[in-house]
Amino acid sequence: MQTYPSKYGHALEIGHLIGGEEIFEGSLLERRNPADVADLVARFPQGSKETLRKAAQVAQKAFQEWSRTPAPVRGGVLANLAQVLLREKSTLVRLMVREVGKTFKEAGGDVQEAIDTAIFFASEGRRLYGQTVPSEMKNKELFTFRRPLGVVGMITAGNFPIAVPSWKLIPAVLAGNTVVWKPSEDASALAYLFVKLFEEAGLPPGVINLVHGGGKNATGQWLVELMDEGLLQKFAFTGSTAVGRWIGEVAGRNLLRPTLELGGKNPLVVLRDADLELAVEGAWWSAFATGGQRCTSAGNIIVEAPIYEAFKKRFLERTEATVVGNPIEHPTGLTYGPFMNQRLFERWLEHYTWGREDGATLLFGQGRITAANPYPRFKGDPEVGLFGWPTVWEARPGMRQFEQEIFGPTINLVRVEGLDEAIQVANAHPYGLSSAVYTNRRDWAYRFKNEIKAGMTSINNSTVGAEAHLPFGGVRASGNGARESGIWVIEEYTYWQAVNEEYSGRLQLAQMDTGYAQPKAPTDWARVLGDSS
Ligand code: UN1
Repeated sequence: MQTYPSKYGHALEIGHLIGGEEIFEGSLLERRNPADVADLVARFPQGSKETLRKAAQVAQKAFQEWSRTPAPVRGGVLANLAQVLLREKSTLVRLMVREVGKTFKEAGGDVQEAIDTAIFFASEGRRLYGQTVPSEMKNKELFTFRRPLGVVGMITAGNFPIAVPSWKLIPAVLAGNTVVWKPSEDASALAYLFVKLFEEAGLPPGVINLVHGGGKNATGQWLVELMDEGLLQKFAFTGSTAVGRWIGEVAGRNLLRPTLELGGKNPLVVLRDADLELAVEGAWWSAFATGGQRCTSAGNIIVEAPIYEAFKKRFLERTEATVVGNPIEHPTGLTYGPFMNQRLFERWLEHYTWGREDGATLLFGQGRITAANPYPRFKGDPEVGLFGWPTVWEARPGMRQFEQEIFGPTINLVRVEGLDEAIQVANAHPYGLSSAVYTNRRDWAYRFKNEIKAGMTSINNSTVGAEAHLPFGGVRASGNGARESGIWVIEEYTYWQAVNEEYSGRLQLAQMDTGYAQPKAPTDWARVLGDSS
């Protein structure tokens, strides 16, 4: 690594990390602070297919030793990692604010989620339980063991640049796998630092290998294609549904079960008896936390008619109080910062056209924040990054902005008549990641919880902010049913080996030599009891 002075700290020139060595292969890409383009954050090479192959071979070799390392010892590395991450938390947070434009508070949450995950899985090394199972034969025992899969290919998004990779890397290595990781090109410096901190924690070289680069027609795509060369035994991906479908196809033809955490269009329902202030606060945070750039961000706020106007008024007041700006210069008080990248900004800008064409009503917001289009509660220079007005619409099912994930600061209010319509509208989109309902009626919450199609449901809480030890994931277009976090993710990084051991010294045939009791001739109990009816 080399460092150069930059506007808000050093610019890092970083390589791939393969087998504990830093390798510069490929033309250099750069990452600038999305809140201020004058701040160069990192330069990194774009990995080629050859670089990736080398990384996969190194990972394959490291697997021999790492998979044989006792699980409690592997867990010990994660206990160290939790300490190292805690020690470096403020450094990681500041780099995250510079590299992806999160607020300090949210960056702190992101790093904390990785610390929590490391703590959880450190002790999992002392469990990683299998079972003892009774045999149908005498003198025979049955067992199950969890075994690691091998080399895992990983691609992660930039919006949770430490937390989401930690959900994959930590359980994968705890279970004894090794990894080739291609992080988002929006977060290469954080990925580099994260891998370095794993090394400091005592992870042997080659267990996690980092290869930088872009996605489409680039490093990410080529990593997926390594499945066709038999170099990967598992793939884990967080990103768009379109890319996830393709990864699923490649994995499928190689008989691999991928982990696919994809998009969302998460509904938040407010029923007529809800605590209005609580619902407004939760809806506002679900819409605008991280500038809407979370897969758990709310997509539609569905409000029952009797409270619709009151909710709308309070929600618009809350939205007007949203503070947007350059987070590195304004460490407190901001709701959100810039768009992470140009692509997300353009998609968000396009939805204004969708809204106009599809007949939605714009209640608040007017596109990009610039000097000529100032937003009253903006802090910083809006010209040096891509910043968006918090945007609120009235929309209906069937409109593009109702159905499609936008990943920016925008939200739809949707008016419904009653609980039945609320649930129907809440399901009227292709996704199924997160969901929320605000009500104090337990029977209404019960119905919502049962009838909503989503992997995650909040009752009287926002759609975002899942805790690090509950299963995270979705149904329908939000994923393939794989779950991350907590004990559930272990299924994704292990296979079950069933073992039987025979002590009889004979070949006992299951099913055929089993000493099942034979039923006797039946007694006519009704006749014995004199029951003639
Ligand atoms: C994501 O946006 O990919 O539940 C993950 C949440 C965070 C994680 C979001 N803990 O909102």
